[in-house]
Amino acid sequence: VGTTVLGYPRIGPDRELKKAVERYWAGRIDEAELNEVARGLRVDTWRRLAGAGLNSVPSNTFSFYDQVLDASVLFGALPSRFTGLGLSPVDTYFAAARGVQEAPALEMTKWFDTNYHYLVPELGPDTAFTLAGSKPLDEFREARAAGVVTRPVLVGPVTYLLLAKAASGAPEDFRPLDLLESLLGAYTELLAQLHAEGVPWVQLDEPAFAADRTQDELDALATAYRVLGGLTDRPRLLVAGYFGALGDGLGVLARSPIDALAVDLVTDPAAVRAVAAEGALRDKEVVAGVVDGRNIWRVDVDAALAKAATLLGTAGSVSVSTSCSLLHVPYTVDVETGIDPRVRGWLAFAEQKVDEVVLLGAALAEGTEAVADRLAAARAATADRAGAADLRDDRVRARLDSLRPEHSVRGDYARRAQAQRQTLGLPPLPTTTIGSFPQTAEVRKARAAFRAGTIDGDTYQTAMRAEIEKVIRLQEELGLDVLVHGEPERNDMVQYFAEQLNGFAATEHGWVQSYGSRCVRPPILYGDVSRPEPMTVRWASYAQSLTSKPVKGMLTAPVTILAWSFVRDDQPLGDTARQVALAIRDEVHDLESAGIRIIQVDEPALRELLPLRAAEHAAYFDWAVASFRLATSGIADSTQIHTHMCYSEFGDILPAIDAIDADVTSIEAARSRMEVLEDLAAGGFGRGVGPGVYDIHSPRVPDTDEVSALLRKALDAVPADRLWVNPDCGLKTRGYAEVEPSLSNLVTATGQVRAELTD
Ligand code: THG
Ligand code: ZN
Repeated sequence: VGTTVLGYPRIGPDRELKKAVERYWAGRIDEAELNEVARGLRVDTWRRLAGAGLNSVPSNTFSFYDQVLDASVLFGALPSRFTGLGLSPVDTYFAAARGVQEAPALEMTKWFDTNYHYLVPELGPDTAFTLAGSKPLDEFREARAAGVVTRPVLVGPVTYLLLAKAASGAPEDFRPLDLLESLLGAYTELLAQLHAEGVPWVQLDEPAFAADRTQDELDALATAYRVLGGLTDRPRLLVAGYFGALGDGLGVLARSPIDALAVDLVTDPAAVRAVAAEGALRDKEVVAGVVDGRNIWRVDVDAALAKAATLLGTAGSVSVSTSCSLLHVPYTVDVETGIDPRVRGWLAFAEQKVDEVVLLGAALAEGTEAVADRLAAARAATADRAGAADLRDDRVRARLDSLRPEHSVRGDYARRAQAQRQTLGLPPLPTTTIGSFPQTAEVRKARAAFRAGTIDGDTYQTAMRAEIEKVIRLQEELGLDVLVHGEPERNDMVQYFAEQLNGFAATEHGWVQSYGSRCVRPPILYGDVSRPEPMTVRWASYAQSLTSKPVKGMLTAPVTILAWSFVRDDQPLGDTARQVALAIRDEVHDLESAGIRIIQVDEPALRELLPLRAAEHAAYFDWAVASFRLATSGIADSTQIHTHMCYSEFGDILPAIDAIDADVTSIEAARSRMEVLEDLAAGGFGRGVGPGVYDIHSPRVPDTDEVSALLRKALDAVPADRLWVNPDCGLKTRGYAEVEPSLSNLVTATGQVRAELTD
């Protein structure tokens, strides 16, 4: 019985890589120093994993930015707009990741249903894959020199192509999958090179098969592993499927000439039976992903052992592993001294999960008696969580039980729109922003000082109020119609609400990579959720007291709070969502009572939690939509609910966007030049829409003509009485030097287009 993990965090226990990379970008360290930090982190990781007792240690899980970008570079598939810049290899790599003046970055998108983002390969019929780099080989050698023989990990060829997009200019009928043969040539060369070096195993990740796939795509999977498995000069091949059931992909892989298959038994416990049904796995190794790579709870050792033991009877051999890479969890619980010790005892981060894998492997190999003490300790921890009375809040449960369907329904939209026109008295094409304003150095400093206790509550309040007043005055000068307070008091929005809600714990060091050097610290939702007191009312009321224009209250919706937290796994997600919704509902009602007439409840992660398989969409929409409606109903017709979503790919969630019944929805649209509005209109969407009229992800200031042209285009799809004008997203990451002229142009352009309306 072997033991391994499918991947490991790489940002560094103290975000060393993030800091080094950002210093390199700022020109404060050179490439040699950057490489030294990276090497140190890699060597520490390999030694730790080997030292903990894993008998197969992954390598090539390190990345300066992203593993999909690494594959594009390795196989010579970077677009020429980057390779032609004349930069060094590392600077070419970062140019593709972040963009430079002459060459916009590769598109970034979510890695399946996680909060990790990868860089989308841009491929065309002329893309010719070659083995253009040696990163897997170099890291194997580096690890071996450090005393650890490793298993290089790569994105598998079919998943790589399925995650790619056709380069602009490629013929209509071109699909990246057409390039499979060329890509297999490059993988063949790589496998031969690794084999010659003495690499015993290579891991190829094919999580794309946890989503619905066509027959063509399954055929591509069969071809790929018939070709790669059929090579004589190759290491042994482990193919890893994770994030869900492999469906028909399981049989395809079982019948391919590969050596081992990793299955995710956390998201898909039924894989135990699916594996048993594949006779072809009787002479392969099955890597049992029984330790959750995406959540932070200690493993239920008995459930995990039962799954692995069942596999022992049906597979050629069994190894114990994590369900997926540990990239999605923080490094270690040991440093989290601020978490209630009882809750801390329920947690396992990456280091603890490695120990769990080793323990389960020993229990399977040597029998449970041999490790009885450690198993007993693990059982005691899971039993303590299962029995913890303070997870339950009977008041919350009773309130939810007493809610009836009518508590989640607002009045008829036409009547609401009428009432809102009367109370708000807004001009046509009202202008607004998404919520946050630039977070200046002074604001960050004041927040940090308050946290550290070096300034008192009054001083902090005064600093925040001064900032809010500044932001309100600026918006009035610019001539915006619906104002925001600017959110100076918030760091990450989910962290901000979690800190104020019962049922959540915050980590101090629990950073997880989101994209490139950017990290998040997801809160831990461990118990029943409730709101002890108002969370935002003070700030919103203060802002409203400064102006006669409406100020929007700013909240985060339930699905997004769940998506960006580690959530409890002892009840359905929909039940947890209802509890969060009830807490947000309390806040909505308090904001309304305090005289706030517009409340924005952001749901940017609605798309992110969408299940990978279409068969599960309806059930997801049911609870996701219900949670939004529960949070935003029971208020007057005249109170206007807004929501915001951070992307423009609405295809799959259009029905849900309609069903949440918000009065106004702001969306990303500038980059797609308003095309998304036609999709919305075609879907019959009939409420307010605020298509972003400029891209806040870029420092560019849009000029007035550009914004007015976009508005005229938007008016082709949305009538003037339902069209709002706003940037694509919040302004938190921008500076005032760009924000002021951009918003000023936005207001001027709106004025021009309004004048055309009355003509
Ligand atoms: N919050 C959370 N998840 C998210 C987003 C968010 N996922 C998707 C989307 N927004 C993009 N992700 C990020 C993640 C991190 C950062 C920006 C966008 C970021 N992080 C700071 C850093 O790494 O330097 C740290 C922030 C802090 O100090 O709290 O800038 O908005 N949860
Ligand atoms: Zn956004």
